[in-house]
This record gives sequence, C-alpha cells and structure tokens, in this order.
Amino acid sequence: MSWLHQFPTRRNARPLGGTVLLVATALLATGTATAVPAAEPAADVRATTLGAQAAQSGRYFGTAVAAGKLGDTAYANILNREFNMVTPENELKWDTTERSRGSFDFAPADRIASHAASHGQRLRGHTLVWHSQLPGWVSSITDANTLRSVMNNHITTVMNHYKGKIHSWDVVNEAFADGGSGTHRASVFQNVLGDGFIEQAFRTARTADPAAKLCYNDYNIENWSAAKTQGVYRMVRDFKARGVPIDCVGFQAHFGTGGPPSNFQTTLSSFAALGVDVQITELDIAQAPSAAYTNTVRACMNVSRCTGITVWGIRDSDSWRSGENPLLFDGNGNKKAAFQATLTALGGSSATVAARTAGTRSAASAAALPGSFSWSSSGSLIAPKPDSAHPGIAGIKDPSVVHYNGRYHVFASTASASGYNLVYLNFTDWSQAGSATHHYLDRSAIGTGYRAAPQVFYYAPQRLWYLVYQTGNASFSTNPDISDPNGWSAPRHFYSAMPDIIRQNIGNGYWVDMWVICDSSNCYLFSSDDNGHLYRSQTTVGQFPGGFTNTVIAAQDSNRYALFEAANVYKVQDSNQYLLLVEAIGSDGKRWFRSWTANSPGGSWTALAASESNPFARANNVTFPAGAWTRDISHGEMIRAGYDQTLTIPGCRLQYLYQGLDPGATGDYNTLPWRLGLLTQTNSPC
Ligand code: 9MR
Repeated sequence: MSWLHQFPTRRNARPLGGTVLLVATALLATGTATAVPAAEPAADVRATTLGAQAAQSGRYFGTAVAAGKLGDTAYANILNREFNMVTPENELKWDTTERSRGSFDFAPADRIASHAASHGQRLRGHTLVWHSQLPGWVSSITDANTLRSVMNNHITTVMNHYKGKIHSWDVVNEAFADGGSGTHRASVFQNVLGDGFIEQAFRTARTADPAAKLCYNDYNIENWSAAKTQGVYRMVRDFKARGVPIDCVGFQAHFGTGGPPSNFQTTLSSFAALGVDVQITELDIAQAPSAAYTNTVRACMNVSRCTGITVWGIRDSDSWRSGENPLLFDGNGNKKAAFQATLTALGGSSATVAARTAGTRSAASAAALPGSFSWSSSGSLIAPKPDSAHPGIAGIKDPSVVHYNGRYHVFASTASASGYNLVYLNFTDWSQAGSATHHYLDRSAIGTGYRAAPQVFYYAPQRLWYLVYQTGNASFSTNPDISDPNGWSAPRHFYSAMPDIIRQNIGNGYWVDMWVICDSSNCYLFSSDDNGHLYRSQTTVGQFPGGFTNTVIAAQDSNRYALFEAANVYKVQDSNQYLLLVEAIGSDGKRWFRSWTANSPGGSWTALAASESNPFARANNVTFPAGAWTRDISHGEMIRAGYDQTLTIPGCRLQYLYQGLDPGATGDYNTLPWRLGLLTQTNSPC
C-alpha cells in the first residue's frame, strides 16, 4: 500500500530484527488525544528542617560555623539537625591558614571539615584571596613577582589540603570598591599585581582543584542598580567570554531590617544568565523580620541556578552583629518567627503562588505560553560523523540538550543499518555545532548494542548527571561530569520488567522514548508505545531512580499516529504551567508536534496547540530562511532555562532542537539521513 512508504511508520529507534508493518487504514492526525483523568498530584511533602526542605528543590541550606563552638551541645544539635552545608566562619582565612610565610595551619578548619563529613554536610571554602584578615607579612609585600608567587602558593596549598572535601571555594572575596566607581578596591593584591590578580587567582584555583566550584563572593552587590553590582557583573561576563574559570557568584546578603532590595531576584537571574550558579552566602537581616527573610528566600527559589542559601551563624548570640538579632534562632536556640518564614518560603511552589497573588511579580502572566506558535528554523546544524570504528552512521537523531558551564551539551541517537547507539558533542555556540567532535558513548560503560533516544539532566539532590535512554527497557546511566564522555556508568533499568498496563495496551507498537521530570516532591517517568498511549510512572525525589510505580495512561488517542512518540514534559519558568509535547505523524505522512498544558507533571492535560492547522511545530508554522531542508519536525528537545531534574524551560523565545530529513530521502527507515536543526519561536509575547 502506498501509505507504507509515505508514512515513515517504522519507529525511529527500536531494536532491529522485527519486521514492522503498521496498518495503513489510519487517516488521521486531526484526532484529539483524550487526557485521561489522572490522580490528583500528591500534596507537597513539607519538610520540618531547613536543609531537608531546601533539598527538595535540589538546593542546600547552610550556616557559618565556628570551630570553637562545636563543643557546645545546643549549638551542635541545631547545626546537625537543620543544615546541610557549612562555611567555616574564620578558620580558612589567610590569617589562620598561613599566619607566617610557608607555614600552614589547617587544624581549626579540619575540625569543622571532619564534623561536616561525619554529619553529611558539604563545605564551602571561605576564602582564599581577601584584603581583610590578611597577615601583615602579605600586606607589606611590594614586589609583584613575590606577591604573585605567594598568592599562587597559598591558593594551591590550601586547595590541595582540602581537595575533594570542599564543594565551592570563595576564591576571591570582596575585591570591588563600595560607592559609585564600579571598580576594584585598593588592596595589596590590586596595588601590587593590578587588575589581573582576580583572573590569576581563579586560574590558579582551577588548576589546583579542577573539581571544586570557584566563586567570586561580595557584599552590597544585591541591588541590580548599584555600580558595585554592575562592576562585578561586567567582570563575570568578561570571564565567561574569555574562558577564565568561574562557576559561581556569592551574594553575602547582610541586610538591614528592610531585607533585600526589590530587584534582588533580577540580580540573581541576570548573573545566572551569564552561565554561573548563584548563591546567598552570608545571610543575616537586622532584627530578622519574617517578611525580609521570605523575600530573600523567594528570590533564590525563583531562580533555578540559585543553588543554595547560607546564613551567617546559627543563634543571634553567634552572630558577628549579635546586637541586631539577625539570625533564625535566638540566643537560647529557639526557633524565631523568621525560621518558620524561611522554611515556608523554601517550599517553593506555594511561595511562588503567594508572591504572585501579592502582586510582587508580574513574570507569571507574561511567561504563560501563547495558544499558537510560529518558528524560524536554522539549516541543518549537526550531521553524522562516522569514524573507522563507527562506519555507516546514516542519521543523527532524538537529541537531548542542556546548556551548562557555558557550553551546549548534546546527546543523540546514531542510526545505521546495524543498529542504534548514542553520541555526545559539546560546543559554545550553535555556529560551532557542525564542527564539534562526536564522542561515541559505546566506548563508555554504556556499551554497545541497542541504546537510543537519550534524555540528559542533572539530578541536583545527588549531584549527578543522568542519561535516560531506551534499551528495550527504560534505562539510565550516571556521570559526575557531563563533559566526560567516558564517565557514564553501565546501563541500569528503572523497571524490573515492562509494567502490566503497558503490556496490555502496546499492541504491535514499541516501548520508546523514556522521559523523566521531577517537581519538588516527585519524579515522573513518561514513555510512549507508538500505539496511541503516553504512560506515566511515579516515585519520590528521595527514592529516585528507584521506586517507579503506579504506571498509568497519562494521555491516549484512538488514532495511534496522533499520539505517537517522542513525548517531552517541561516546567515553564515563573509559572505553574507544565508543557507536554508529543510527536504525531500527519495526514501528509510528515512528523509534527502537538502540545498540552497541565498544572503538574501528574495532572491532566489540556490541549494548547494540538491540531494540524494550529500545531505546536509543523512545517506549516515554520519558516526556513536557510532553505526548506526538511518537512518533518521530529523528535527533539527544548533548550532549557536550567539543566536540573525540574526541566524548566523559559516562557519566552522558545527554542527547540529537532531532527529533520531531506524530503527526497528514501530507503529503509533506519538508514534515513536525519540531521539536527534548531527552531526559534518568532511569536513570543515577551
Ligand atoms: O563573621 C566573621 C567575624 O567573626 C570576623 O570577626 C570578621 C572579620 O572580618 O569576619 C566575619 O565574616 C565576614 C566574612 O568573612 C566576609 N563577609 C563579611 C563577614 C562579616 O563581617
């Protein structure tokens, strides 16, 4: 039947061997998917401690700790109960670690480090290069070569001692001047070494411990309009542009009673958009008003790259500004009102809703997705690069992409007559996508054989990258370093066997395209069957990757081609919207995408742009300024706003990396010349 070669009905990524003939009676694709009423999403599970609540969104909650207080039982009890990140308050400063030249003392900081390690707390290193608490022998150096070697030796020796024990280092602290200049402050480092000392410090730090996160930390940079903030911003932008290693910016957040400036969130998100994580590193607020703490925490919760909050001490009596009672516990260790406000705000979603209701944010409505879409497509950007060990790769398909550490990291299926496997490439800019090296992941423990349709994300609670893919089961590998193609673990399965409900409904379809998304409480695993069903299983954030159960049909269509495969689910940033995309095969035999929204990944889906005449993405709503190289808009992934398990996408100027195909191509489905291209939304309302 002629339909058979018009409809590329062979699934794009399935084990070879089976002959697949799909009945060609289906004419279609205008059918509507029925959203199956789903169980109500579980109410958020609220934690009772700061660290546990922050962990639910993949963040940490920390405190400054003084080694001399670890023996105080009341102090240690609160520390161990509430906090999962620790910053030595003074013990890693130069006047402690290298009081005289070349003679290092790590004993006080080691006491904190061992306490933290035995209580599962991570450590921030504060600080390597700072004009204050600097011994006189350093500040009196006048020779640049001497000071440079003293500074480099200090950084290297201290970082070496704590290698593997410190998550993030404040490499340079408080280097910018107060007031309106926006330039560096005077200090021995600035005066003797000049502007380049900060860059020098970061480069030395990266070499000393390549695994540690490297932060710049400062105070009075919370207000986006302040000259000091803009000065630091320009420095970070310049570092990122020139490849100077920097991973994070710490905002000390020593506030007066009014709390943060109203544009604090803008500051956090603006820095984050440069490609660095941001953290609140020394929070305290005069008199600790609840509203001021709430506003501070919300600003962080609303920015996906705001990865944690540290308060500068436990009890008011522990504070460097104890006269102002600025902390979350009183001198007797009792929780203050600000404690409860902080805990509530860390709950995230309800805080976001409350903030919106109070009219303090307008982004939510601006970010809601429109009901129709139009796009402009790039030309073909990424094509297969067979090598001698991987000859005959015909198509590159099913891309997954995150932007992390200043680079796009793309994972995709490789298709050839001999089967499917996975490939990885990274690049800084789409113009370089075509020249990036292709790393074949069969060289890693992922191994050879049928592996296809990858999805990559960072599982923040475990600080691990996950690659989810299909092997006939739903499989995954993990890697501490996304940029290391050899670092992936051997495949493990999410399920012991195909869930019953899938077995009962799959017919002659294929179990494909596994997709994970988590909210603050649960993780959801979606999959398709090429037979008109979208399935969803659920586990808790704590149990992930184990515990996926309760598999249900999340959406279905009596026309299998109208709800075929390649489902994506995303959280829309600054809104309560989740977006579902599912690939369909159209009445013209070409691939296209339909879309739905819901208020939870486990909710029921309402059509957004879901018909051939109002598609999410189809050849009829895409322009091709570089030439119409494809009429299929097929399996791909949105460019996300972050890279973690929440799969957050921006509400504006969407971009979608997809697979397309020369319309004239013929032949066996597995050897079709699929290429990757990028759609950019042209009708964004914001
Ligand atoms: O809390 C610290 C206090 O015990 C020290 O005496 C003081 C010395 O300058 O440093 C305090 O911590 C500072 C931090 O290291 C950098 N940002 C400002 C903090 C408050 O002064």
